[in-house]
Amino acid sequence: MKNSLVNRVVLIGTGAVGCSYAYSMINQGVAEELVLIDVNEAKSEGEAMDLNHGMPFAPSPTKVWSGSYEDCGSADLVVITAGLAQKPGETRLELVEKNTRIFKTIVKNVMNSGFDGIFLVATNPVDILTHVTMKESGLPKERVIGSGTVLDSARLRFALGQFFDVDTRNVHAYIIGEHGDTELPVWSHTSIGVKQLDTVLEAKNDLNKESLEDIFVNVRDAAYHIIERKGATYYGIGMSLVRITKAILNNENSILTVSAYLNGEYGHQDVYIGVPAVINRDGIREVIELELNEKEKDQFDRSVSVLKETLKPGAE
Ligand code: 6V0
Repeated sequence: MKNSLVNRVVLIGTGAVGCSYAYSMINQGVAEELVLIDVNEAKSEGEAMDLNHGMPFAPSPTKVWSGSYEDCGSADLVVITAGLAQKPGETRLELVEKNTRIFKTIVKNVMNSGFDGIFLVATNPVDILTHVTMKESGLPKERVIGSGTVLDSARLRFALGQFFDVDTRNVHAYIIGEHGDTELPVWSHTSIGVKQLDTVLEAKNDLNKESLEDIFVNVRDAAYHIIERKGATYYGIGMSLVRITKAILNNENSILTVSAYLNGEYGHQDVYIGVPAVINRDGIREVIELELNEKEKDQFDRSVSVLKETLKPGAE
């Protein structure tokens, strides 16, 4: 991997998600260089100009420009948010064929530059496209990461924080599985501050397991609800991608529910899926195996089967 003091991130796809990411990156002063690439060059040029005009107000300088695939050669991280988004009512899995085709070209172009860093994928269906990226790039599985259920876990933490009237940053809750319809909450490993969820539930008589189920269903279907109202979702994912980026570039060893490649963990092989993993400068340091109860295990297995079924025609 490149060894340099200047962190370079290349963003491919300057649509709504990509620009939310870029905006959040410069506001948090995460990298020294941020290169924007889009098939629509005028768009990435305009976005670079606009973002640069905010630089006097940023916490630290970020050099932003509209570039080309050659710029990936010395990049530490390539973030892909390019491709088509869900239309109202469309599932993430229905996007697979179109976005797989787009990805094969993008990954080939990146690798032809001599890129030897880490890929972070957000385009949907994210678990499938992360797998495609790993296969097409030939990079080690640790260096190809999907945003997985980081956003979904954030949505759950926010909802539980609202419900219990506690700072969402003190809520520890994990959604695992496909970033999509078969994902699941791991209630058995949820805590509100220092207290396990079960203990909090006992103390709060008006909350029962059905209320929890309602909270989860709203989280799982959040993208549909937002898309119905404003056509797309982008701020939450933009900030989730920045969180993962910081874990990588700052070597944080953070535990995040990214889409990671399973090689025997959770009893599964050869699938990318949302699981808690330790993220640092090398990418995925390790996948954390949660002890799941029987119901959670069944749901997770089902999520794996759905992804494996989808991968068959898509990734070959
Ligand atoms: P958008 O606003 O249509 O932007 C997509 C961008 O990709 C456009 O600027 C296109 O020009 C560009 N593009 C298309 N093809 C190529 C190509 N071959 N090379 C370079 N650029 C290309 O979509 P939006 O930004 O809203 O969504 C992007 C993707 O993110 C979609 O697949 C969404 O489904 C996905 N999301 C993923 C989330 C997650 O949690 N992982 C959350 C929200 C959206």
